[in-house]
Amino acid sequence: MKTIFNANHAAHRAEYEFFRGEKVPAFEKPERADWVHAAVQRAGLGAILPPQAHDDAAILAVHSEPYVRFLRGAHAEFVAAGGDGAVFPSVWPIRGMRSDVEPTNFAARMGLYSFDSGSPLTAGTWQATRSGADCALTAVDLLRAGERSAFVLTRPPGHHAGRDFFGGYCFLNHAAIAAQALRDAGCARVAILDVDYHHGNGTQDIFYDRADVLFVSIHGDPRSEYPFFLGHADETGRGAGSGCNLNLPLPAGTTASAWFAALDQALARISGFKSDALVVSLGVDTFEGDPISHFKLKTADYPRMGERIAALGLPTLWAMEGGYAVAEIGDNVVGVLGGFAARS
Ligand code: FKS
Ligand code: ZN
Repeated sequence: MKTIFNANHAAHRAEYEFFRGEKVPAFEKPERADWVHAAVQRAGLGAILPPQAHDDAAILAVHSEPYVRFLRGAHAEFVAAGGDGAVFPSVWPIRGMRSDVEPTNFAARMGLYSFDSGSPLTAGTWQATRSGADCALTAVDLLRAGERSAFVLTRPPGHHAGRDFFGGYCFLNHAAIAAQALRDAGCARVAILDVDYHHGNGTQDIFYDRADVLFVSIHGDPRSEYPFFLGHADETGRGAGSGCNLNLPLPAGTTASAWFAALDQALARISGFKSDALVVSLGVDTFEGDPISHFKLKTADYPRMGERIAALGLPTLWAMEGGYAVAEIGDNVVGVLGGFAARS
């Protein structure tokens, strides 16, 4: 399996984030991608390639133009107004307020286009996530050329970013960009499987009304786990997309047997959808040692995850999402990809 590596990932580098009211060292840090890169090399998974440049059209197919315009210029605007370092939102249009009028005030626009204060926006955030989109689109090109799978190794992650908002460390939704690009390349139906510990609210947001893209997610129950306000089992899609969204929330403390039972349910739904391709949002924060999550998967479980997903027999694009437990994230990611490659 080929890996498309975003060498610009470290342009996005935040010193700290806010966690339970405290300033703490950022969990989503550049070393994460380097650990996975080292593990891919160590395991000999396959060639590691740079992305090819793609224009903005594929990004604008899933994100709104005003959002993309804001994101691209946000940090420079902050600096021009005298700011330095990372910028955080501080005010949001809650229920009953207007989000249809774009304010001129910078802090107000930060809030309009975000849903939490946990996602520091830094000088290099746009460059890093924009290169991540190029990686995702390069992986789509590889599948179009006949590869059975490709791995998008990038950060910041993407699955919390919606059509017009960032949050949860995510700015552009690389998995959604890839899924839409596969549709535009002629796949009639595309399935997205999100195995990150956290619900992929951004991906769900983007495809919720759509019958051509199935979104299936296994995640910590949002009653207690981030992102809290989406990811419940009764969210099944809307309008034409009714029945094309499947959430499988699981309680904190979930171990491998229950997690893999949910995976079987997820795979049965995907198989019934008869898609032409699969995009996997691959987070390994389901690991028992993860510092911010509460599932109990062990390193030995990850190859089995890849093997089961391979049984679908679909061309598969893997997009890197979360996973924070030091160097184990490399072994766990490569475990999944190696398990998949061995069976396909
Ligand atoms: C620290 C508390 C938790 C947000 C957690 C975000 C999880 C992100 C992720 C992704 F894949 F996007 F990286 N805050 N402030 O793992 O889902
Ligand atoms: Zn996560």
